[in-house]
Amino acid sequence: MGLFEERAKRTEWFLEARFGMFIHWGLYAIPARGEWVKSNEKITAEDYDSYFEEFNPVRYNPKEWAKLAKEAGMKYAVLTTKHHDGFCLFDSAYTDYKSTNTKCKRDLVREYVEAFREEGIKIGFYYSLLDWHHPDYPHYGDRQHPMRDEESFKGAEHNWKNYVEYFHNQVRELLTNYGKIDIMWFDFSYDNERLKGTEFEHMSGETWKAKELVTMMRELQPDIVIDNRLGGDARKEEPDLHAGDFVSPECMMPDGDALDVLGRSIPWELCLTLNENWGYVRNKAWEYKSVENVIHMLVECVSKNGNMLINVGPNAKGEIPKESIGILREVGEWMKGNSDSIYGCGKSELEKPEWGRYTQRGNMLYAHIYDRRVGAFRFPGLEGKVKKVRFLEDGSELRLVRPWNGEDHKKDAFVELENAKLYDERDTVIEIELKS
Ligand code: FHN
Repeated sequence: MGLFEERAKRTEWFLEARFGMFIHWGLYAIPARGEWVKSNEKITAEDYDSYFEEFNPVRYNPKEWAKLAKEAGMKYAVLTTKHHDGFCLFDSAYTDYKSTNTKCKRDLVREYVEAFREEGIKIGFYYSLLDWHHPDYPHYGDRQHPMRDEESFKGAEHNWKNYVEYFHNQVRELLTNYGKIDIMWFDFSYDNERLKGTEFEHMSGETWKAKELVTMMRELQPDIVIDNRLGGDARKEEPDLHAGDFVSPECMMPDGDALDVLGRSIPWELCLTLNENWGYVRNKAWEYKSVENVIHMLVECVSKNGNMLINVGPNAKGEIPKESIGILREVGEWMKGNSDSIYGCGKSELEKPEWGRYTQRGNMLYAHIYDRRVGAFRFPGLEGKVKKVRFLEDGSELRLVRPWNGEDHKKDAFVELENAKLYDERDTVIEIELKS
């Protein structure tokens, strides 16, 4: 079996799941100015580590997080085990810069794994390849290191081999000590303009020793699904070993399905924020996406064969912001009656309709109606192809009709929608069982 076929088998559950929770949490929740605060404000290690001394999420209860994810209809979750600041939310034997050495003395990752597994939610780990705490990660001249312009670091020696060994060891720990892990979400490869010609010019692929890393991971967790940010090319006829199992567009909706060089669909997942920030920020209530927007983004992804991973950024006390909770609970309400049009669905061969989107699973076609239009509701090109039609949410029958004013649309199928307004203005889903 080639890598393309192996990838397809490994990602079967992933394509069924479609919807996940991203969780960005760490020391940066205290400054509450986003997870890049150390880089953006060029904070020294000494100043940033005051947050390490202070960190004590007294209200951290991942059981509540897991219940929210379940209520929202999410089938998997991805937690930052280490973000770019290098702080580890797990009890690593390779560093003291970890949650078990803070006031809380807790292995936050272990509690997350246990709580989400308890709810039957697949477990994902985000792991930053960048590390702004580790002494052997390039500082001066790096594209985003907090000390990138600090003259005192100019010419500093970095034992890169030591850093690569460090992070490979941590990945081994994460895939050994916490049971079955379903997703590894690495972040991210990049180029260093100012370090052209040095070993740090291309922070990608073999600079990370990516092939060795993936080989080790597959030995430990053969079925684990990996993202594409180690730097390999997932679109080749025979994908690179380190290309991962899905491509990961971020905060930008792709025009369509992700295709490889042979035009074959490859798994993809859109990751996005709820409020324009990954890590916790305060007082940004007005920046939260509407429930309608979140539903439409999820439908859009599935209509193009994609997944959606939407983010929550818990605060320094360990709580998911109430705005996020409210939105995800309402999305969950919609999912309760309509998840058949999401889970295991993908793109339809039918042209995108003017009134909304189609998702499809086998001969079950789901019409996501955002715009009521006028009169009998028209499904272009479906005349003679429909076995039965139901409102998905309550399973009630809708009857096919040939309206007096449909003369110009003989190839189209019509159903009578009694009222002038949609049952659910955000997205009313009609289930169409096709004849074949
Ligand atoms: O730099 C990170 C960012 O903080 C966040 O983790 C996102 C989530 O995908 N990834 C990187 C930016 O692309």
